[in-house]
Amino acid sequence: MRTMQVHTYCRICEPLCGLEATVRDGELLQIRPDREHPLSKGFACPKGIAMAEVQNDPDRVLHPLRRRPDGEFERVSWDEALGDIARRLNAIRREHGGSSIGWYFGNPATFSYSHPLWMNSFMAALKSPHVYSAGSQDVNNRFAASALLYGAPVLVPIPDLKRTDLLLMLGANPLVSHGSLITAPRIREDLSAIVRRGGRVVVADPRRTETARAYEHLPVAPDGDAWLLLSLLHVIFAEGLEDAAACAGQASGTDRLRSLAEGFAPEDTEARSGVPAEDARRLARDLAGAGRAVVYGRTGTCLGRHGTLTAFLIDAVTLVTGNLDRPGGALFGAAPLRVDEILRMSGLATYGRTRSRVGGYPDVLGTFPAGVMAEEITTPGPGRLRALMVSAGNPLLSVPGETALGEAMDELDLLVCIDLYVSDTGRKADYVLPATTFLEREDFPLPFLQNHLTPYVTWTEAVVPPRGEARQEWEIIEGLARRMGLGLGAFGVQRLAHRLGVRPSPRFLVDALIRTGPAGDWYGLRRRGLSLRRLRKAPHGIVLGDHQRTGTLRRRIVHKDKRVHLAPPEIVAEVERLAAAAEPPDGFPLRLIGLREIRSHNSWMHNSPALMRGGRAQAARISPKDAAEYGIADGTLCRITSPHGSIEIPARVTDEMTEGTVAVPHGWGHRGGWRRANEAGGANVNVLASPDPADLERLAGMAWLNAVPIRIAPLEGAGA
Ligand SMILES: Nc1nc2c(c(=O)[nH]1)N[C@H]1C(S)=C(S)[C@@H](COP(=O)(O)OP(=O)(O)OC[C@H]3O[C@@H](n4cnc5c(=O)[nH]c(N)nc54)[C@H](O)[C@@H]3O)O[C@H]1N2
Ligand SMILES: Nc1nc2c(c(=O)[nH]1)N[C@H]1C(S)=C(S)[C@@H](COP(=O)(O)OP(=O)(O)OC[C@H]3O[C@@H](n4cnc5c(=O)[nH]c(N)nc54)[C@H](O)[C@@H]3O)O[C@H]1N2
Ligand code: SF4
Ligand SMILES: [Mo]
Repeated sequence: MRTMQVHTYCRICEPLCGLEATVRDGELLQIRPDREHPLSKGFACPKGIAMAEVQNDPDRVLHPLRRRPDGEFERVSWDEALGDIARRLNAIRREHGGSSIGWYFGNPATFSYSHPLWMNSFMAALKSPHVYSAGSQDVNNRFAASALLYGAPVLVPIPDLKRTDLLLMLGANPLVSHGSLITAPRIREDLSAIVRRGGRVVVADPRRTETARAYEHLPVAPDGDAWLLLSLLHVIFAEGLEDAAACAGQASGTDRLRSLAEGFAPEDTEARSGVPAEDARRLARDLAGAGRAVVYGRTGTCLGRHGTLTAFLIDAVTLVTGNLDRPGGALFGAAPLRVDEILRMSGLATYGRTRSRVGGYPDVLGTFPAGVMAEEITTPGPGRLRALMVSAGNPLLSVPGETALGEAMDELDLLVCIDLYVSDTGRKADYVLPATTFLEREDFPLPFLQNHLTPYVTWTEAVVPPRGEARQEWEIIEGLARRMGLGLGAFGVQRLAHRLGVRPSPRFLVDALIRTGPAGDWYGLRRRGLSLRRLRKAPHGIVLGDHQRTGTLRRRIVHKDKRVHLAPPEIVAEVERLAAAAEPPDGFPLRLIGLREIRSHNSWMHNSPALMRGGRAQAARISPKDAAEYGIADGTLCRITSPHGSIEIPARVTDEMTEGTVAVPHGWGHRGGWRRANEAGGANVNVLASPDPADLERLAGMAWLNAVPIRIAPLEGAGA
């Protein structure tokens, strides 16, 4: 028996913390934080440690499963599974065309370098527009905003936490989420260091979150951010506080933005933003007056009704105060591999190139909003969705409107899930195919390289061999494509690989991209340059510099005039729509928002004993005043009702909630093949969200999951 310590990095969330795995005879015994990782330096959260329990979970799917006529799953061989799926997909393709086959890839997919590339190639080979992802529940508005601002959807600035004096953070809770759209494994220290330097961290959130409690809390109304940000611009322009040189040097449309903001004086917006006018005025002056300031927003600003506008305004405030592409402001991260360039050259960096059949929504990075999937399945006509592949996703629990999507899925000719478990979505599938965990695959943090606060690159080999018959997604996709007679080389990054003359396995592909990238070794021409070989010799990764560079904006902008567009027509129209936004319907006096918990990860870590210790259960956070008004005590079982559905969960009365707002975590209410998760109870909060495609956000098709109108009442006979 040989016990080894193997170093790798975590791929559950964005800090990508260094991990040390103890492995004996190909079996994972334990995970610990990697003390030698130059960025995470011995930090890992409970989820990363608990990944060992996911790895060895007896409920994992380890062999291909096929649904029998009696509804139960039976084990089949890979050959049978892939052969039958390929045959059925080809039959659907012959009868209805490739555009009747769709793919939904979930959040963990983006943490694999190979999975999205092969998935995209597969869908391109089918010539199908039906590509969906967790992005429309997460971040697509941010990409749409960048497309409008910079002409480049994947050019997303990161806040320079290491050098800023004032951080305005909207709708993010990094002390729990560990940071998103920024890779900074010790983000708590980065934030505290701002205060220690004499700076400030202002957290705009309807809930006094863990992060808000640690710094300055600015309570805001759910979905009030666009109002607040327009008021900040209003004050900055009205008082002549803008950085005129920055506006003249970096932007076009400043005057138009100024006139757009004119109608949003803080006194007029305070009822919508939830921020008293005096506070908004002071904040605007502070942002303009700080030497180095930056505005950052995350999911709390993405899942309302004005997500693209809000993301746009976040960068607009940063630019107008002279902080875009400046130290201590917002930075455009570079990577040893030009990720934005590669995506652009592969034809993946698109926004609005095509429109969805249902709802007419623009594509974001080649994906349509998952909120139209149900109607894409049920709406007759050419291009109707008849077969759906789901990889690393659990859309039944993550997309608005479980009932509509669940019923639509029953109408599919074929549903295949590639997952670690029989998820709640997998329960409905014709096939569940076993995927490897991240510990069972080699990897490279391709989409996150540009988001590193400290420039960094790493590569990892698999830590353990796949359990059972689990396979990597790209291998599954290639096996399927081969059986379907589809060529995967005809597209995107793989085409690039062909041009470079390499065999397009993911590993060869990435090596070629690294070696020919800005930091590459050019196959020996540059002696100290990077290659996969060199990365493999650095098990804790390589730090490439102290800070991301500034002064790169002109080079990175794709707009022909090389300027940030501050008033594109889409945004002008959104501001008008905002001003005309209707009041919510009567009978739903409260607003529902989301909540992330330190020991949950979306819908998929509720089967880990360590994370579920202490009888954890889902609860609705409500303010003491609202609780008293509706006759609710701590622990009372309640019914929460929206115009679209209702759920029953216990209440937790807490003064961290602002009045009028109720917070419920998503990803609970399991009915899959994960026994402990099923037993944990709870409800799928997204049954309260609107399943109507018309209710998606216009510019990015973002799901409306925050600021959902609700009412709450104790269940009859329910005591405290
Ligand atoms: N109300 C509300 N809803 C939300 C949100 C919210 O804030 N509020 N947040 C949204 C956000 S930001 C996101 S990202 C989405 C997530 O939504 P999804 O991505 O649809 O779902 P997840 O819960 O992440 O489920 C991931 C699935 O992948 C499986 N899995 C894990 N690792 C792997 C792997 O390596 N390979 C494969 N093949 N499978 C794997 C898991 O078992 C699980 O079934 O949820 C969204 N939904
Ligand atoms: N422990 C843990 N970590 C995670 C995840 C997890 O499930 N668990 N999920 C991962 C994923 S997929 C993602 S995308 C990231 C997300 O990372 P974050 O966005 O930092 O995560 P959240 O905790 O959802 O923070 C959103 C905050 O927005 C607030 N909010 C809600 N509505 C509004 C609003 O209208 N305006 C404002 N200003 N605030 C609002 C909420 O109260 C909440 O505090 O986290 C990742 N990390
Ligand atoms: S914060 Fe936790 S889950 Fe996220 S990367 Fe680090 S160890 Fe993994
Ligand atoms: Mo996410």
